[in-house]
Amino acid sequence: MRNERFGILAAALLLLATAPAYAQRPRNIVVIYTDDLGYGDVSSYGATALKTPNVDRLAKEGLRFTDGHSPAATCTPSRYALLTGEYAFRRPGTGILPGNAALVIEPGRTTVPSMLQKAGYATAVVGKWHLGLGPKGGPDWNGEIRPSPNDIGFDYSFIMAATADRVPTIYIEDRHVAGLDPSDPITVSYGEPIGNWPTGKANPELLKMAPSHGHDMTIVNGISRIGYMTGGKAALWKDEDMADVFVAKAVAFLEKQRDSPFFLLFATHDPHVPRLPHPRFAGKSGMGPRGDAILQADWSVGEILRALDRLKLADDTLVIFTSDNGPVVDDGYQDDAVSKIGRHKPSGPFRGGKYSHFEGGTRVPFIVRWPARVKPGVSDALVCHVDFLASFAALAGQTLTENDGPDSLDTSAAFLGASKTGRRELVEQAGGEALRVEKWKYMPASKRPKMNTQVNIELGNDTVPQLYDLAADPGERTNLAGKYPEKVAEMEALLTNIRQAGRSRPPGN
Ligand code: NG6
Ligand code: CA
Repeated sequence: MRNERFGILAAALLLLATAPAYAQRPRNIVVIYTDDLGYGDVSSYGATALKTPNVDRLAKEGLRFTDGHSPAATCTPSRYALLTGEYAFRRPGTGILPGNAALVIEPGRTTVPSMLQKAGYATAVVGKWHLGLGPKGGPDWNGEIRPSPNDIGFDYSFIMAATADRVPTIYIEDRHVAGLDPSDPITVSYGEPIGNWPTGKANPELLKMAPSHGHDMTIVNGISRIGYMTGGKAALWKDEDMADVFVAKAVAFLEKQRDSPFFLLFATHDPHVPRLPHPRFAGKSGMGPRGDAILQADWSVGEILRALDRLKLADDTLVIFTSDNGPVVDDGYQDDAVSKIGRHKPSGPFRGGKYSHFEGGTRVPFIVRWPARVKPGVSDALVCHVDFLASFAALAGQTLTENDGPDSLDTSAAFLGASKTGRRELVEQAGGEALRVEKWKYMPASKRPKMNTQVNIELGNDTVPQLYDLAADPGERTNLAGKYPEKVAEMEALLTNIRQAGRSRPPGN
């Protein structure tokens, strides 16, 4: 009896001794990841032309970051860095991918979901992928798609391959095209035209929304896309139903997992082009399809939050709401986004947007809600998605090896509001690399174009170095490089060092 009691006491003590890491661990983690949503696109970040009540609810119940960043100003490199904890500029081939690209993350490497799998979480990705699929040469659309998200740490995946403006316009569930009729195989080409489906170029009269630049290849559902495809008729998506489909798959996963821990990456396609929200959102924002798609994204957020409430999981679920890169108004379709923008400022107070080195490229909405642990409020800490790997590992009690997540820092204290500072330095990728060090922003001299005239966005490139004091000048108007040459030299040296070292996570961090 005595021994038995002692045993229980010893076990309890042991549990206490090992508890800290696990006691802090969130029961579940959900990342809600929108596409091309800008800092100024939601009302909790200052938008007044439209209302986003569900995102605003997260902001009210959570910690709203004012200096939160995506790792890059476009999708593929941002997503690569989020999942691997490695800056994408280190990996050639991680620029915006065509819809038939091979998977750019090697199976076996540590990713956010593979690390969380080890920690006992069931993991899922639902929504936009855009990191390639299959081996070199691309996936077999008509057979087994391998490697897929399921080979880099996700137990379940329901995705679109790339973007809705790229073929193939089908969903993939785990390793197969969902709803494919084997007698009608899919062929995809990003080179020569294939098949005999109409194209936007040859048959503009068939379009329900015309392109403004590019996007004039195969027509599916009245929209001409990037790339050619034929076949797979039974599997084709209907753009107007996409948000409903993703929400339904995500909620089904949450329901299935109600009794055990999970990680969900819920990647909406809104408000990326082509913007074809469900008719119930059409015309509701007064800003045309771009505004309506933002309302639809907000509705999707609400559905996830309501599911967590219904399942009584909200209190101990860490929810992060954010975007993969900054905003763009005309990204290739004539959808009234420009004519109906009015006074709305998608990048908020920041200069530039998607594709840009100015802050509008990567400074995005970034909200952390975890009722059990995080006090609601506002944080000015410099935080970035590249740190999810090391930070979630710290929260989940997992250790990274030396080679894992070479640029991922444990900024969990900032995410939880326990610290006012996150990172000191951050590389912001947009074609080239810019560097943040605290309030300073440095952009090396560049011969790249100053302007992307198609999308009407200033890219931030200049033939002379640029240095901005973001505390005094968040809109990056006054170049201080001439005034502080020693600061420029110091930041250039640091950027060179980060590039050459192949990593920026100090050993043991
Ligand atoms: C660009 C497309 C743009 C968008 C972007 C990727 C053209 C002319 N423009 O090349 O429409 O698809 O790629 O966006 O084709 S992202 O958010 O996935 O990075
Ligand atoms: Ca994007």
